[in-house]
Amino acid sequence: MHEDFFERFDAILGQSRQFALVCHVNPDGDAIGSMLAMSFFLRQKGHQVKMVCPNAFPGFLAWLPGATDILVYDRDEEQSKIAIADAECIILLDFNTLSRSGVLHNEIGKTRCQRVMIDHHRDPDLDHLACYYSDTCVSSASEIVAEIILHYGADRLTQDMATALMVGIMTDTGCFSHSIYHSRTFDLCSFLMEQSIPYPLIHQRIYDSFSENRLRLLGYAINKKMEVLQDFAVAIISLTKNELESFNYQVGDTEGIVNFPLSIEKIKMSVLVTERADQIRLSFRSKGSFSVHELAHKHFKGGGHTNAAGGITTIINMKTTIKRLKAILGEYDELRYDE
Ligand SMILES: [Mn+2]
Repeated sequence: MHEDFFERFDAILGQSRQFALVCHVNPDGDAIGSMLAMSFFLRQKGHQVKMVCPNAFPGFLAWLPGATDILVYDRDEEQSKIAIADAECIILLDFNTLSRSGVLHNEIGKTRCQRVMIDHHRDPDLDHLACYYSDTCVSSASEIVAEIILHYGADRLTQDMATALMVGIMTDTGCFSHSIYHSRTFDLCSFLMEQSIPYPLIHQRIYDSFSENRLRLLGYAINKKMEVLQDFAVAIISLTKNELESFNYQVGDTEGIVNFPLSIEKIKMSVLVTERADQIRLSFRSKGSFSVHELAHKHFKGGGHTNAAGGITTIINMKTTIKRLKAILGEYDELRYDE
């Protein structure tokens, strides 16, 4: 499958000069990291590259080399539209279906150029693509971009690419705690380290960059808002718009909160429910074999991976959403708690 990808991707690199790289809504470290590394690679090969995000990315990624080049559709609609309309090839990074690109969906839909998907989510929509590298058994889209760059020669890997890719792999694995399926992930990290990237500094910039408000929000979420269910190995944290605002919420501030309940021994699934402007967002994490992808896909118009997934509901009511979530748990015997 991947030989086929390289054959087609080679042909695209031969024909197209102007690329647009796009990612999913609420971009994370992997979306931004994979996009930046791919942009460096394409520019190194002499191509023109524009990067477009549907909405803002977290501030803890802003220091990444090249991050200021990324167009944010929310902030710069005109330039974002031009970047997509003018592209001779669009590369979709870290998402599996056009609807995940939010407001970019329409703009991409209007284009007639070739599209390439580089992704690691389940159930990708492949019909509209010229070629794809879709693999659910890797840690991240960044891992795939690392494979692609190395395919063209280890000497192509630069320090900026390695930094971006390390951030992508690090953040999508919860700092190497999950979504690691093979030793290859560490082999690739070793290649990245060979570019003399400052690993402790990268870690510090990603994980030790909280505002005081963000840490207090985390403390509040765990201490006051975490509900550990009696009959299920499940914990739920909910945060309303008002609560988020009272901690002066900034994009990215709820990132990682959902992971903490999993550190309780008995917990197999953790859910963070947050109230946003026009929807309620659910973030799922699990330990072991329970697939939060299936649950999010079936009930919350979402999905992702076995141990990490997201979803939404347009029931604009926190209480109703949580009631519904609890009712759904009854379907899953694996989540029952029996001592
Ligand atoms: Mn990812």
